[in-house]
Amino acid sequence: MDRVRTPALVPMKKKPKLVHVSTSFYHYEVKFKGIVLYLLERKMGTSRRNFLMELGRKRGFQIANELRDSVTHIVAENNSGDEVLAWLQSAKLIKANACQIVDISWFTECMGAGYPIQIEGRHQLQVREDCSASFNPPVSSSCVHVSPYACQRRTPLQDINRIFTDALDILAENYEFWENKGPRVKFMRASSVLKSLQSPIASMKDLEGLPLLGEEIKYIIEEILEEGKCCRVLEVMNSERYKAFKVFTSIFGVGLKTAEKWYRMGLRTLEDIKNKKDLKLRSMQKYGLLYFEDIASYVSKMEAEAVEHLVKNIICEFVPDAIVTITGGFRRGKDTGHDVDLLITCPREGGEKNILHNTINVLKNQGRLLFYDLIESTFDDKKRPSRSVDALDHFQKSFLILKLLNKEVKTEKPRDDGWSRSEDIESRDWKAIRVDLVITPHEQYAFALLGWTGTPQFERDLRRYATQEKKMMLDNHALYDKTKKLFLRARTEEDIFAHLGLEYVEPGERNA
Ligand code: DCT
Ligand code: MG
Repeated sequence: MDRVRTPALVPMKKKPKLVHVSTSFYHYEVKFKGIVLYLLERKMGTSRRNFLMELGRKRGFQIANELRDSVTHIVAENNSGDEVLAWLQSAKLIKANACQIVDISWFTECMGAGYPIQIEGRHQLQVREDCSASFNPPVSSSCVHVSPYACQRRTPLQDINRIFTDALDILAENYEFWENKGPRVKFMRASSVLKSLQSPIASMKDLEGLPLLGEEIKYIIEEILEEGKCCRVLEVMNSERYKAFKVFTSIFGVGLKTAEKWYRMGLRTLEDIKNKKDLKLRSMQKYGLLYFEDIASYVSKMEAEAVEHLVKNIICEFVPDAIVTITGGFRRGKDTGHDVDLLITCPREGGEKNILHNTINVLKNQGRLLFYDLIESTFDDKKRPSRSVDALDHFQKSFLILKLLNKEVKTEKPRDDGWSRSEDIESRDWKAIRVDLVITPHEQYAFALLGWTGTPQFERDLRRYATQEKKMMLDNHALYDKTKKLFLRARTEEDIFAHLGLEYVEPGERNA
């Protein structure tokens, strides 16, 4: 049987206090991880260098006091490339030979832009052929290394390259509708890389050094750069199949198999589905259709918070120490979502056991439960580690449609999400909301939280990274080290990132 490593019981040594911090480096948040600048004092002067270093740090750049191995960019003023190189060699500092030598103009433009801009030819200090043999700047002109794994990138909510990523996402979705996995993954990964960029793509040169962008993807980006649109994407959007699948799969309970079946039956629109009286619908689909308009109008952050509050209040009545956490898109900072994902646990062993059934009963008695599907846990400790990928996870969970009263939602202004509601909805004092309740034992909570925060692309790459780079297996329940043949415990998401040797990525930066 697999061993479970117990946490060390030896008290941790106290960290020595930092007696004095000589630079302001520690006071500023580092925004651009992965790049470290070093400003050459030669011909720049001490006071100007100090001023520029302070300015750079204020802008979120890491600036080293000394030339150390971690330095990625050497910034020089009034020096030629050869002069810098000669100085580095005479000072025996050539060990830092994996970095770029750039002119101060690059640094000042970065300060103006507020982020590390692409290094152009004019920023690069020229080094004579005979000198350059001992100095190898990276092949790519891209100044920020972009990893092929989403879990090694920071992807904020705001996507400044949406014109490109929307196009790639539509093509990926279309491949999904054709159940064509290979190209779907290719387009999703490429889109995800672009979502992590901190500057807009203005020319094809900006793609240099970026991973996972093959010729086909580049062709699409080029067309959008030149024409402002891509014919292939427009064709897909106008295709009968894409339009029908888009509508069908947005119905709660309808997956690809059902959509395919309906499409083959000649059905194309929501009206077709509603009008086909002999169509066999599963209970979930029936209610998905009944409340389609409400569910399709998206859940606002206020509504999500109201649901969280409501569920918390119910649970705390019978399990006061239960922990209810909002996950999914809302945890990543989104303002709207298609549902509310709530993760529920209890720090007491077994304390979570009856929470779901009791909560469902209370909701039923309150007359709020428009629909629910309860799935018992299929987690089997003896069958671990499991390779099965057929289900998202094995937790006890319930998919609900809840009746949320308008008066329970804090609103600052009348709701306007661009969705015109039918008279029926306008006259009601409630809205149907899709809610997922997921119950986890406390020792699996960190894994469940990481898995349910998403995005799905971020999750896929975390698992891929664990398997390919670390010989580990990660799922929503555990992390298994195949080399050591043991499960690695984690109390927090930070622990999981640390086990994987990854820098921690905040939920707001997981919008891959
Ligand atoms: N998830 C996943 N893989 C999937 C589906 C979901 O890893 N195939 C995880 C990541 C997100 C989380 O579950 C919740 O799923 P959704 O609610 O579908 O995603 P979301 O990001 O919350 O999207 P939305 O904001 O539209 O609800
Ligand atoms: Mg969600």
